[in-house]
Amino acid sequence: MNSRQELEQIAIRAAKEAGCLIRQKCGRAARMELKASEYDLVTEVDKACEEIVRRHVAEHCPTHQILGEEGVAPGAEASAKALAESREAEFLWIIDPIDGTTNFVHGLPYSVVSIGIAHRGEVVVGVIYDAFRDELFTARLGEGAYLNGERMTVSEEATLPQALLATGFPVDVRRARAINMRGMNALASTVRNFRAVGSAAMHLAYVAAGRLTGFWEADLNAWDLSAGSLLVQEAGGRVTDTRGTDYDLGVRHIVATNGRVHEELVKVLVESQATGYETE
Ligand code: 2AM
Ligand code: CA
Ligand code: CA
Ligand code: CA
Repeated sequence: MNSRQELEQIAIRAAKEAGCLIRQKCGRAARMELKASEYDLVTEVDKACEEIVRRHVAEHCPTHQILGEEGVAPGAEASAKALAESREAEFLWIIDPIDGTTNFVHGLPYSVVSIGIAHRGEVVVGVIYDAFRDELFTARLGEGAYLNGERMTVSEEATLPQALLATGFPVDVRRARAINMRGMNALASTVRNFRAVGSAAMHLAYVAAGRLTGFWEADLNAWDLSAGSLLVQEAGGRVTDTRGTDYDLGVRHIVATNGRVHEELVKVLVESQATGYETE
């Protein structure tokens, strides 16, 4: 039986090994394939990084289950099925081997490894590693969030005009991107500004670190969100779906903030029909 601290250490070693490969290969992936469309990319490095994490889990926690992005067929339906089959596991490792694959393919150094560990459906450990900046974001449930070992807290901004908000533009060009554009339109005249680095996990880590006030995006998966959601909560922030319901592993449309601007942001998304639920 491993303690949460031991599980966190295993996840950190795996994330660092995978991160090393990401840094070496950024912009140099020999083989790139399209998944479901021209916009949904995967490289041999995504697969190799997932294998690295799987090897660490198999070696140290052979009884634990794994939900890894590259082990699941493309599309929301396959993701939902894979999650339903594994979410009740005693221990479940939820792996995004490269979050920010499009950046990785283009040589833009904004990609992270994201590993969440859930105990009976509740995330208890979250690890996000950015190998380009050697920044390690970690959290254990109830024990705070840390950046390279230093305690992190969310930012202080109390209103949308003070808020620096991040969003993302998913691969579903017809539906999900339009939803995020509606949200941006509704917020554009109010917020301090927008940022979008192309990695949902990195946005969440940055909300936890107080670098961003908040983040929202529609149509994501458990592997994009599990580790980062714990980071934000343990740093004193709030994580819900885009309607304001508390985060759980099944949430696909996310809002994560410092807590202070949360209700205001959810209200704008609901009123502008930018929650992602409208088209379901
Ligand atoms: P990825 O790089 O691991 O694929 C960018 O807006 C975010 O969307 C990234 O975190 C990216 O993760 C994620 N993303 C990429 N393809 C997706 C898909 N087919 N469905 C949902 N989210 C996706
Ligand atoms: Ca992907
Ligand atoms: Ca991802
Ligand atoms: Ca990925």
